[in-house]
Amino acid sequence: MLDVVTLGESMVVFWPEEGPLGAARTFVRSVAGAESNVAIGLARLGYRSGWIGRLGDDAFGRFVLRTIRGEGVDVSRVRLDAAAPTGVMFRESVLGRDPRVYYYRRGSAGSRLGPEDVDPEYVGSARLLHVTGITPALSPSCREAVEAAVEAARQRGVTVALDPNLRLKLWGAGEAAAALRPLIGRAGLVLAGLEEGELLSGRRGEEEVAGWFLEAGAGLVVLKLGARGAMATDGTRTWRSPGFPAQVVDTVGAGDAFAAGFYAAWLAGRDVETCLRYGNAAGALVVQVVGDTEGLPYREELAAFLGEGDVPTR
Ligand code: KDG
Repeated sequence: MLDVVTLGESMVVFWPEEGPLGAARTFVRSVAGAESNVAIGLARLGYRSGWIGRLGDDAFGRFVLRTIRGEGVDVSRVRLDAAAPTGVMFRESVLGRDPRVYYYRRGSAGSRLGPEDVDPEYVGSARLLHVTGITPALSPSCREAVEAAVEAARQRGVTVALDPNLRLKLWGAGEAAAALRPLIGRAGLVLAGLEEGELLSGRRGEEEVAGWFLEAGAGLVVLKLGARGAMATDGTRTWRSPGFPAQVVDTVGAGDAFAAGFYAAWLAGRDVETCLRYGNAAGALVVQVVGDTEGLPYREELAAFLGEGDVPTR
């Protein structure tokens, strides 16, 4: 039994300890992958999450696998694929802006994920399926894997949640919008950034963008508004929750942290405003630490941040 299942590509990521990529002599090594970030975030918050993916049967694949497993995520459906390497990503800080990302992932093991990797019963054992727009952008077989997972979820009454996670280094906004539309129509929850929503829909502003997702068939649309927090609408009602002050050092992974926080409250049966507040809090905590997953809060930390519990400090 799982609470949340997700699928996608995870990679080994490196960033310079100091300075730009071209000058760096030493790097920090970690794990990246939007979907496994969410799975890790949920495991830290005390939920049972599972991640489906392929990694190369190489040193980096084994590193990524043991890291995700070590976080308490179920990796029983992850396959080490000897036919292709683990994807690699580099990040570089840019003063006052989002970090730059460089992918070395074309033809990777992760992009060879296919519908044969998706066990419908495994998907059906969860309460929520989390998919992102990154996976269908990787390859036709990845697109089929997402399709298989969404269908398995729908047939078994599992709620489908979609984060478009538009990555313009992988595909254009028009292509992404066309590919994601049928997924949006089957998603009970859509969690999108306002900016990516504007790019996908070609519209401007919260109401217009939310309207585009609703017209495509989404159940509840959640728009992440950065430092301003988040809003949600089902077309009839609207909810809002302000952002938390944060010392931002790294915005990558903020959306995944938001999703983990939001789902944690949603799985606990909390109201939409509380889900937004949990999402905002997890997002605010993660942006204060370098790395996608390093700052993801544990249950007690999130509760303390929200003033819903306390952690002894000394
Ligand atoms: O959301 C963070 C992800 O973008 C990062 O972990 C890398 O999965 C990744 C991707 O494909 O960009």
